[in-house]
Amino acid sequence: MSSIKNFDILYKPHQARWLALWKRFDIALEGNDFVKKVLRLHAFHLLQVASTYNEDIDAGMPARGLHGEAYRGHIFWDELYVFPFYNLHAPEITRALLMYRYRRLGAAKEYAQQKGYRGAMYPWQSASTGDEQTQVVHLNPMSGEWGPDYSSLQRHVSVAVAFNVWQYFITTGDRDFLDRYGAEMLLEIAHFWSSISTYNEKTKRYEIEGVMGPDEFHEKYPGTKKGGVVNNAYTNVMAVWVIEKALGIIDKMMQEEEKNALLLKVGVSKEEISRWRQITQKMAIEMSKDGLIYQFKGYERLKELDWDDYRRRYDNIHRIDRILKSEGLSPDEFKVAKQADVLMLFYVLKFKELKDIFSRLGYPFNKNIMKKNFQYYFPRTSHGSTLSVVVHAYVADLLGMQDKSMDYLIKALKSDIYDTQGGTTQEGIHTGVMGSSLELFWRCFAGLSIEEDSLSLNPKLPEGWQRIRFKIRYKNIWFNMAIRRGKIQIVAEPLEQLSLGHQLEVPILVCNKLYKLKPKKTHTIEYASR
Ligand code: IFM
Repeated sequence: MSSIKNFDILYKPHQARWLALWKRFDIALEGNDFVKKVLRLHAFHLLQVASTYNEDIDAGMPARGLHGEAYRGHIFWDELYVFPFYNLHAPEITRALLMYRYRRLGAAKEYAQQKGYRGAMYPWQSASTGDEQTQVVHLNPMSGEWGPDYSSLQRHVSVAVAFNVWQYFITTGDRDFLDRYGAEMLLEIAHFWSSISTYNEKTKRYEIEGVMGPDEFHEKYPGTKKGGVVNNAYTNVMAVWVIEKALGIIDKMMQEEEKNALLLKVGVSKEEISRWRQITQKMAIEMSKDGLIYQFKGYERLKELDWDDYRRRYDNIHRIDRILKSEGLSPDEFKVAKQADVLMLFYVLKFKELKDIFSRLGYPFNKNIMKKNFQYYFPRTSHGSTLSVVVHAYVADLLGMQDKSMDYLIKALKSDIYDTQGGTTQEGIHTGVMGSSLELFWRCFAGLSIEEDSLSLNPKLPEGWQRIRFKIRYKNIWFNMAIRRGKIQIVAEPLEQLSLGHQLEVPILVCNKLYKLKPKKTHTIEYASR
């Protein structure tokens, strides 16, 4: 082995590579040093895990980074919170991470079969082989007792894989990926959701049973041994979303021959497709007459918890599940949530998408319903997962509760630097909260929205913030943005058009008004803040 002559031989290229990454990923914020520093730290940690320099490796995005041994490096649905960061700056990284999932599509199909389903069902915890890695028993450190662990029933991980494929596609326009891998994954996952859905003759609705939603406190019905609940709202709505996307691909994006070849490959018949169409019209959502979306069937019959009493008796009630179990009770009996569950719908899907799905299914949906559900679930959530705080920060912002949103964003930013869960950061960073806090920067403050055919901004800077600056990439166009109160400067640099020597105009919506940008020119746009 040859020795290295001096430090610079290693340091100089290392420095050059980091500089290249920062040129793409960096953000600037004038007016709040804490937020700026922590967001940049989050970007740094994520880039240590996956960057343009390791995209040839067959690896997924571990929930706790490469920083510690928590979850033994396993890959969960947390990718959903992290991928937007890569999509917007170096989508080749997301593509590589999605390929980790594509290479395990066979294992996901086998897993579905083992459990009596069709299509592809990804495991809740995934590692090298792609089969289920979730533990089946769990230690409660408060009581020292081991109990059954049902978390592998979080079938919504397959929703996350499909959602990530679609988000990657609409952000990049990478049709090659969709044609070669993405469409197949989406169809296989849609097939799984169809096969796990059963038709209830009594209610005339499709139902999904035996699953857990994102709220890991509700593992089963009180007093029963069988794991899972019926009609978890997040799972059912997202299952419909996946099936609709799969139908959209075969109905609108493919020629007859291509479509038939794909259907043959995934083993989906014409009858199956018509079942998919039925499901998108008849999936059940458990909802009260006045718009409360029940987390699952029977949720309304659970008991209320005396939160004040538990707050008085315990310093920290984030893990109220463990406290209850140590007292001989079970979180299954109560209206308590570890993390956003119904509210996840508002984080993941846009208002219009939700409204369309609900109305096709014959349920009401509007902003008041969103507010009602936020107000109901917020005080019943213990935030036992760092993923909960980012979701609540986003939904509060969406519903016009900026102070609450900022409180929760700050909580999210503190999670790892202050190890707010008391010891978990030592076992690895939380990539989900890191990715999502960065996404919140673009979504809440720049009001960035990525649509299938447009990019839009609707900025709103918090009190005291003077300016934010960042660069994002949407369908092969780089947008350099500097946003002040009432004024935005944008430079668009289309990669392909410039290389072809074209000088086309680049469309962008700012506060719902269409602007056409000349490539490489600085445009100043005035806007009225939301
Ligand atoms: O995926 C998460 C889950 O939502 C909450 N518990 C920890 C997992 C890994 O981060």
